[in-house]
Parts: sequence; structure tokens; C-alpha cells
Amino acid sequence: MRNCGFSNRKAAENLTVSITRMDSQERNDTEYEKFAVENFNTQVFNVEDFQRRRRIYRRAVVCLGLLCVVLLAANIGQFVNNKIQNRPELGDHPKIEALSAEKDQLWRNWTTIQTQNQQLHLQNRILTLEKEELQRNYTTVQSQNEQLQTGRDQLQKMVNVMKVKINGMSCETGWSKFGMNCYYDSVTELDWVHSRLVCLSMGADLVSINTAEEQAFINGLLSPQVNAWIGLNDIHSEGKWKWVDGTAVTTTFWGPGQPNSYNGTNQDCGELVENSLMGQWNDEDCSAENLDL
Ligand SMILES: [Ca+2]
Ligand SMILES: [Ca+2]
Ligand SMILES: [Ca+2]
Repeated sequence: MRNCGFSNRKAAENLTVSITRMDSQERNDTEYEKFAVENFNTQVFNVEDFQRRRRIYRRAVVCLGLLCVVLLAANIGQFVNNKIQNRPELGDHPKIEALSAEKDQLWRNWTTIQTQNQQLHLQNRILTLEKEELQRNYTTVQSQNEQLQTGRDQLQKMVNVMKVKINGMSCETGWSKFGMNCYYDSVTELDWVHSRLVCLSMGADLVSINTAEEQAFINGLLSPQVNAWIGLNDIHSEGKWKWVDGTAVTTTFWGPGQPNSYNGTNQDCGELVENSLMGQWNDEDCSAENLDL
């Protein structure tokens, strides 16, 4: 019978039982007994060696386990370290960059607004000063206007008084009174310029007619179908008729087709042509000889 030397303790015990069983048998082979004893010792040695190796294996397994734990911890530490080292910097993050750019833009906008606010404040100050100056000027002008109005009212009162006095006065002999004016009808026929010179020498001037009533009054001073110079002329500018006293011609009493510069002649002086109604104006050559008014 063969036994395996490294099976286990129970196997060794079975071997002992086998040997005992063999002792109980009649054996005549001495070599076989010797072999059995040696084989038994060998089996005992193998069991102890197995147990020793098993302890070594356990220790080795424990050591390997510890080594694995250490390696695992090291790997975890390395992983965490890599994560920390590879963590993106704050300035590299796109959102943070965008926020930083927006912050810069807002800062620039705020600076611009602050500058504009200062400019507006300055302009407001300037406008305020100008407004105050205008207010002072307005007050001054208003005061002057009140003074002028007061002076005008006083002058108007004086004019009214003078009008009353003048209306109560009569004209010199040979002069006819109409309203506040005195009129003189000459008896000498002269050209327009000399007729005016005669009037000026008498402290008067050729007549200026401003109303239909005045026109009718003057027409009444003339004899039937008589022409007389009046203060009307366009000597300085053809077609622009003016009165000798410088006043504008507002109401006209031109005859039909007048003024006409008759047959291309230079008719620059005005005359009044008497008729049965209120008379009519005509432009005439200034060198013609007429009576004057
Ligand atoms: Ca002319
Ligand atoms: Ca003319
Ligand atoms: Ca004419």
C-alpha cells in the first residue's frame, strides 16, 4: 500500500493504523518494516514542513495584502494629487474669463458715465450762470421798458394837449386849415424842383397826401382842370414812388393808366389833376411847369 506523504495529519494517522495492522500480521520481511518506519518518519516530516510552509504562505498572503493596501492608498493619493494639480486655474475658466471681461466693460462704462456726469454738471453750472445773467438782463430791460412806457404816456399826454392847442389855432392869411395842417395853393407855375424850393422858403414843403379826405380837401383848393405839383416822386428809383417827407406811399389816387411815363418820357414827379370828384394823380416830367401845393 502507498501513501502520499503530504496529504494531511489524518492520512499519517491512517498510515500508523496501517502499520499497526501490519504489526498484528505476521510479517517476515524485515526490509519492509524498515521501509515502513522510514516512510513513517518521512510522512511526519512532511506534515510539519507543510504546516511551516502554510504559515509562511499566510504571512506572505498577509504581506501581499498589506502591500496591496499600501499600493491602493498610494494610487488613491496620486489620483487625488493629480486632480488637485490638474485643477484649472481661476483665470483659465471660460465663465470666469467672461465675467472678468464683463466686469472690465462695466468699469469702463462706469468711468464713461462718471465723465459724462461731470460734463453735464459743468454744463448745468454754465447754463445756470447764463440763466442768472439773462434773468438780470430781463429785469433790467423790464425796468427800462416800464420807464419808456411811462415816458411814452407822458409824451402822449403832451401831444394831446398840443393837438388841442393847434386845433384851436388858425392858419396864416392865404393858408387853408385841414385837421392840424395848413395848406397853401400857389399862383405861380414853376417846375417841380423850384416849386418845392418856394415851399421850403415858406417853412413848408410840397404836400404829402395820406387819406382820401385830405385828397378831396386839396382837390377842392384847385380851380377846375388845374394841375398842381404834390410831394410825390420816383426820381431816385424808377417806379418806387415816395413822399418828400420820406413817408411811404400807402394810399394812391392814380388816374386811369397812370403812372405811365407817357411816350417813353422820364416822368418822375407827381401832380394832382383836379376834377369834379376828388382829383387824380399823374406822373409828369419834372421840368414841366405847374402850380404847387
Ligand atoms: Ca425816371
Ligand atoms: Ca417815373
Ligand atoms: Ca403820366
